Amino acid sequence: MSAELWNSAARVLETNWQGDHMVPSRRLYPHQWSWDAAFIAVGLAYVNPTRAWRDLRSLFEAQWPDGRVPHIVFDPATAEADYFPGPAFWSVPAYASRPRHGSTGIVQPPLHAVAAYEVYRRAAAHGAACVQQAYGELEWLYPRLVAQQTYLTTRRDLGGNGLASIVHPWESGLDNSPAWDAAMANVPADMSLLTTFRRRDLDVSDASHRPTDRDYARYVGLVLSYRAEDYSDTGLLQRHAFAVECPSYNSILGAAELSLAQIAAVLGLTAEADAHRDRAQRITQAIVKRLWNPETGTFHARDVRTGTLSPAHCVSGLMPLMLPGLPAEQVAGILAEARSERFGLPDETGLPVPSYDRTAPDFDTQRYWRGPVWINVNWLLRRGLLVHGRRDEAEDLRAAMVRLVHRNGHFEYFHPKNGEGLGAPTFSWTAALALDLLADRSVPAYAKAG
Ligand code: 9WN
Repeated sequence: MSAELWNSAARVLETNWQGDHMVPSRRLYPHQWSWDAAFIAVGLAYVNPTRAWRDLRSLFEAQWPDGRVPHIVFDPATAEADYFPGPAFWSVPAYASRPRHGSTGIVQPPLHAVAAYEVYRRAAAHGAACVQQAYGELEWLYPRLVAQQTYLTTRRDLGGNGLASIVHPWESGLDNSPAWDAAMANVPADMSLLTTFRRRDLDVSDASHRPTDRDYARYVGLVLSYRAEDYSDTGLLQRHAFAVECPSYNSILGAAELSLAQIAAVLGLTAEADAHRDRAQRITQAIVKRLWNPETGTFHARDVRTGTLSPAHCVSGLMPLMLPGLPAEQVAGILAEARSERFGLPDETGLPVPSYDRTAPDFDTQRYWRGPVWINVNWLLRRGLLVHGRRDEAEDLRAAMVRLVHRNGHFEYFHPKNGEGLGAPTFSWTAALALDLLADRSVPAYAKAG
């Protein structure tokens, strides 16, 4: 089974390579996406490390002068009509040496330091020249990764609590998650906006698998609001209808500091390594303080505008497990939630965990982040289980992911009851992470470094 899965995954990454970057899927997502590039690099590191570095470089070449790494880098060779909202809709001005309309103005989870360290770690298997290349790439990336963290922890700390806020659901990468339902209810849904554009996603995928038109009216309205001031973050909380602290986003922010500590150590920057570890610990503490609900025993998204925690139990609430400094009470809470009938680790269902609480009345087996199983968040959860020494459960989850993808293909997401593939069929991060799941059973290095 593993040779067949390995070869099919490598073929997906071959097919989706576009000269200097990887597309998530040729038909549905014909540009470069930010957090996809991180997951993809982890897998590309096994089959083509040069492309893994090239992909990360292409993304960071589009970094804004303020440090933000855009959620999409647009491919100038792709027509405006091939993805909505496209470059003209975002209307990003020229910056640094980039032409206008080169990217979006929002961000995605900053997983790139974690990915860069993983690509570096794997270089040794490819020989001395590859290690040297990896060192050079880390040197180039390091200050850019630091600038990304600085942007998120300063300009985007809208609540002033030491956490980054997302200002659009797309920034979470978990677009239509029920975690945003309460906050999104306060965002005007101007349905007349739907007459001014056409949803390209519905041309190439099933409407019942995608966010609704009402979701899209709000998504577009939020882009227009941020775009109105050229994506400035100054005074954003006062003039923008959506600002949320997400447990998954901020856990990745914290994990990135730990990977930056490792990268700094490789580069001989010892004092900086210590500072990164301190920052990771502060982010971990802020996540516990702001996003833990002792009554539900798990983590939830906080609406910064109203100060309230979302009542929804979503897979994002399990993500703080990836932080080694998480206190024992919260580790126990996440493990209980992951094992419960809400999420059911594989010994209950044989499947990886769903994106949303299986017991919720609005659990939706088809619609995107409102129920289906996604490989990337399960890959992060497995890291968390390894970080906290839960090797058996980590192995069961790994086996469940490998089985699912082998049986059903490299789909974007999967039906949470029967495992049927949904969304885009040859999806890059599913393929990339399948390679990693076949190849690597080690504990993330930062867990051991403390
Ligand atoms: C909007 C590319 C991206 C992923 C996100 C996923 C989906 C886009 C969309 O696809 O979002 O960014 O058009 O629905 O939700 O996680 O990065 O794969």
